[in-house]
Amino acid sequence: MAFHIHPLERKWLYAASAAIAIFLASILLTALFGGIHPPGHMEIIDSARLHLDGEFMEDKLGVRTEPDGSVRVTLVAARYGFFPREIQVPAGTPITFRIASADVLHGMHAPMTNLSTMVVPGYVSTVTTAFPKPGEYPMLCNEFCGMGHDHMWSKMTVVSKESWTLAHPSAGR
Ligand SMILES: [Cu+2]
Repeated sequence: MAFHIHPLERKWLYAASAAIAIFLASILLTALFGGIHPPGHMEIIDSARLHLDGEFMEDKLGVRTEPDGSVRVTLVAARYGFFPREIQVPAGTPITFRIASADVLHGMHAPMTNLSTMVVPGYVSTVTTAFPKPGEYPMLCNEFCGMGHDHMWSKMTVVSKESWTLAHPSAGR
């Protein structure tokens, strides 16, 4: 018995296979040459001891400029907020976010930007991105985490690179 595929179905098979090949190739190419990776969930942390020692202690949270001019933001996600509640970062600068949850599963999403990650208790979520335009962006929790979930957000202000350098003279130039 000859195996028959309708010509139209055959065309769709080719089209679907081509689409899958394009998707896989674009993931591979951006990963190899664009350094685009999904948020890292490789680093383990004891969520119950965040406040006791290490980089997620309360007085170490917030925005820090590295000697090479890049910026690092350390945040704790906890019911119901991201701490600190307000941060200011420069536009057009690579910014690495390191976020840990102190309790349950949270998400962190800044609409209109490509900043979005899950924050899984027990792991450090690391995302590096840059914001092209100055402006005010909310950082929202996008994983339902309890009755106060709707109120779980912080404010991120992206300022122009010039005003950032003025305010932080030691920052990279
Ligand atoms: Cu949450």
